Amino acid sequence: MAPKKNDKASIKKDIVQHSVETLCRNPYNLDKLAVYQATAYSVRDRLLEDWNMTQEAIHKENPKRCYYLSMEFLIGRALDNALHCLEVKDVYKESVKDLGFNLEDLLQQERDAALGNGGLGRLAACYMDAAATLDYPTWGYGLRYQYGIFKQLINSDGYQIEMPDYWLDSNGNPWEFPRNDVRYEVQFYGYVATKVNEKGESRMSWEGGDRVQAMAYDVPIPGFDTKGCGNIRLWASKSLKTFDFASFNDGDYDRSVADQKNAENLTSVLYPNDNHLVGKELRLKQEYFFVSASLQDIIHRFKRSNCAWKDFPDKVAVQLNDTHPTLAIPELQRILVDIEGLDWDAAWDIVTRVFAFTNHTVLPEALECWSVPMMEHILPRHMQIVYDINLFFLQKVEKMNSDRGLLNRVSIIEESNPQQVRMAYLAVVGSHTVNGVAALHSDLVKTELFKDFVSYYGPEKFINITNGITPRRWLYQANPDLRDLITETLGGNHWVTHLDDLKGLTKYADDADFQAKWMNIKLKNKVRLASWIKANLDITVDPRSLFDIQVKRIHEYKRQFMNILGVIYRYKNLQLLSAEERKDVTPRVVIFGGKSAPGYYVAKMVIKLINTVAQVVNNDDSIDGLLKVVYIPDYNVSLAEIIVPASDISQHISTAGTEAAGTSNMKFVLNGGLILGTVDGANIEIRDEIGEENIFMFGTLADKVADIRHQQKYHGVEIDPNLQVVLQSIQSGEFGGPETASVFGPLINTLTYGGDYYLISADFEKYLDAQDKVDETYKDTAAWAKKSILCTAGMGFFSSDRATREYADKIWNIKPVNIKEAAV
Ligand code: H53
Repeated sequence: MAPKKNDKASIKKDIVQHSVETLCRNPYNLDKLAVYQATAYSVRDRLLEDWNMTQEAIHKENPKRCYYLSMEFLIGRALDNALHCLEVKDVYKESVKDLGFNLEDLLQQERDAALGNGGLGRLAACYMDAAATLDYPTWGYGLRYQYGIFKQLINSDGYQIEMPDYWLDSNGNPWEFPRNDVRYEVQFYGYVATKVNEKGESRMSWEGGDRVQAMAYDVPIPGFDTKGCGNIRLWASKSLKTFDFASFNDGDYDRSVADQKNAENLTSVLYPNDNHLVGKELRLKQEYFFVSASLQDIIHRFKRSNCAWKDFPDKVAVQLNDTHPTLAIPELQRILVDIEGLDWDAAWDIVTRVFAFTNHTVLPEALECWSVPMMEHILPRHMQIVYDINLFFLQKVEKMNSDRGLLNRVSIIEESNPQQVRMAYLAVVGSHTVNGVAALHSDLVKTELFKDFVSYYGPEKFINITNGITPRRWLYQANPDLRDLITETLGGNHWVTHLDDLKGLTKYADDADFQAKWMNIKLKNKVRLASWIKANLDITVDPRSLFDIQVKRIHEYKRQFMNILGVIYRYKNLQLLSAEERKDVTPRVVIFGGKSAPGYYVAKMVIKLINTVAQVVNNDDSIDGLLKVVYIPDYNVSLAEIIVPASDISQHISTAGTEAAGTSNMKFVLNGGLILGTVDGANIEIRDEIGEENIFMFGTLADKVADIRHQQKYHGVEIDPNLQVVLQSIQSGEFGGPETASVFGPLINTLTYGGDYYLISADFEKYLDAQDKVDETYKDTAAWAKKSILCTAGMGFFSSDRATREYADKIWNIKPVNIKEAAV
C-alpha cells in the first residue's frame, strides 16, 4: 500500500472519505464532532503506518523487550499530540480550514482518555511517549476501563459532586484498535488439586471456579522525530458464555444476560483513589485479571521466538508500576511450575530476573495489603505460592540472622487478624531491582520503608530513577509561543528530543529584549487562562496579577488546606490596609484544581472551604480586586495543558517526606513558572538544577518531621498565632455564615485535636514568609523574568527521555530498535 501523503489535497480527501465511508455521514452536513472524528481517523491511518513498521522491526530483530505494567495510563487527548509528533499540524490546520472548520475547535471535541488518577498514571503515559520517541522495544499493558476517573462538578454550595466518565460513548474511539483475535481466559475462585503430569510428576493444579475472557485493544503512541510508534495494550473483560438461551426461553431476560454483564463489570470502572488503598474484592480481581492477561500475551509472544525458558529473562523485562501488578510474580511462578513443569528453584530464578518494581509512595495508607482469606478465596493457588515464596525467603533470612523480630518485620505475611499479604514486600522479594522516583524518596525507601531488606540484599538492589515528563506534550504542544521562541533562539528543534539543550537559554537570561519576549508569552498564556475562567466560571481575573496555582489531587499530605488558610490570612491583611498601602500590594489570583477521592471526607471539606472563601473574597469590592480565588472544576490533562503555561508561581507544599516526587512541579518549571515549595520529592533536585535563587523553598526538613510529631503527641499542638487568627475567622462564620462555620469543625480539628499530622501549624509562619518573598520578588519584573528563563533553562534533566533511558540501561537492559533500517 502506498504511504499516505501529507499534502493538503490528500489530507482533505482522506477526511472527506472517512466522513462518508467510516462515519456514514453526508459530506455537506457535517458537525464539529463528525469532522473531529474523520480527522482523527485520517491521522490514525498515518500513525498506523509507523505502528506497523515499528512492530515489524521489533519482530524481525527479536531483541529483549520491556513491558511496562500499569493499572493506570492517564493519556489525555490524542489528536493534537499525534499532529505534533507527526509534524503535520500546520497542514492539517489549513486542510480543515478549507473544509470550513477551525482545527482548535475540533481538538476540543475529543474526550480525554482519563484512565488514571494522578501522578502515577500520567508518569506511565510520559514514559510511553519517551519509549516511542527513543525507539525502545517497549509496550505498556493496562486496563481498558469503560469509565475513567469521574467527572468533578462543584455545586452551588461549593461541594464536589462526582459524575461518571463514560468516555467510550456512542461516538466510538478512533484511538484504539480492537484485537478480536487476541483473547485469553482468566480464572478466579475454584480449588487446588494434585495432578500427575505426562512425566509422571505430581503437580498442583488450579481447578474449577469462574472464567472470564480478556480481549486486547491497542492504543498507538506516537514518537517524535522518528518513524517509531509505541503501543499500549489495554484489556477489556468479556463473558466467555454467550447468551443464555435457556433462561431467555423461560422468560427470564435478566438472567439471560447476567453472565455477560458480570464479566464486563470487571473492567468497568477505574478505582478513584490516588495514594490510598481500598481493599475491595473487585479491585483484587481487576489486578489479577490484568496480570494474567498480560503474562499470557507476553509468554505467547516469547514462545513464537522458539527460545527455551531459561532465556526468558534475556528476552523479557517486566516493570511493575507500583504494587498494583505485583500478582504477576506468583502468577509467573505458577505458570512455570504448575503448567510448564519447571522445578521451583529454576522457576524462581527466572521470575526474579524478569521483574523490577517501582515504589511510588511511603505513605502507610497507600501501601497495598490484601487480606489472606480474600486472596485464598479468589486466588487459592496464588495464596499457596505466596506462602511458599515467603517460607523460602524467611529461611534464607534466618540463616543470616536468626533475630525473630527481623523475621516478623520482613515477612510477606503480616500476622494481623485477619492476616494480610504485604504486596510491597512481595514485590521486593520477587524483583531484581527496586527503584524510588526521586532522590529523597529513594533514600527514604532504603532507610525506612525497606530498611531490613536493604540489610539482607545489600544496597545495590535499591536504586533511584528520578521521574521525568515528556517535553512534547508539556511544552512543545501546550505552549506553542514559548516553543517557537526557544526553537528560534536555539536554532532548531533539536531540544525537543535533547532537553539538555535548554541550557543554551541561560545566556539570554539578562537580555532585556529576550526577557520582554519571554514575559509577553507568559502574559499571553495568562490571558488564555483568564479567558477560560471568564467563559467557564464567570469570574473576572486580571492577567497582570500574579497567578499562583496549585493543581493536583486533593490530599491532606499535599496541604491545599495550608494554601487556603494562607489565602484567608492575606485577605484579612488586605482588609486592614489603607488605600496608600494597597498601592504597594502585588495583586494575586490564587487558582486551585483537583479531585478528591469520593470517600475522602477531609479532602472534600477542603474543597468546600476553598469555594466558600472564593465566594466571599471574589465578591468583596473593598479589596480592590487585589485578591481573587478560583477553583477550576474537573482538573484533567487537557485543562493542565492550559493551566501549566500560565503560572507565575505554582505550589508544591507537601509535608517533607510525603510526596514521593511530584511531576507537575516539573511541568510548571519547564514552562517558566517559579515554584513555591517544601524541601520534598523532586523539588529538591529541581532546586539543584535551576539554582536555589530561582525557587522559593521553606518548611520543616524531612528528618525533623518525626520529632515534631512526637513532640505534638506528648505536649499537644502549639497553634501558630497567625494561624489562630485565621481559624477564628472561619469559626466565627466570616466565610459562609455561622451554620457553614460548624461544617468546618472537623477540618479544623485535624490541626488541633488530631495532632496536626501534616505539620501545617509548624510550617505556617515559614510559609507566610516565603509568600512575602514571592510578592516582593514579583515587583521587579526584570529579576523575575531572569528567574523564569533560568527555570526553563535548567530543566533538561527532567525529560522523560532521560528517565526512560535510565530504566533501559540500569534495569531493563534493552537497546533501541533500528526502525528506519528495517523499513527499507
Ligand atoms: O506517583 C507519582 C509521584 C507522586 C506520587 C504518585 C502516586 C500516585 O499518583 C498514586 C499512587 C502512588 O503510590 C503514588 O504521589 O509523588 O510523582 C509518580 O511517581
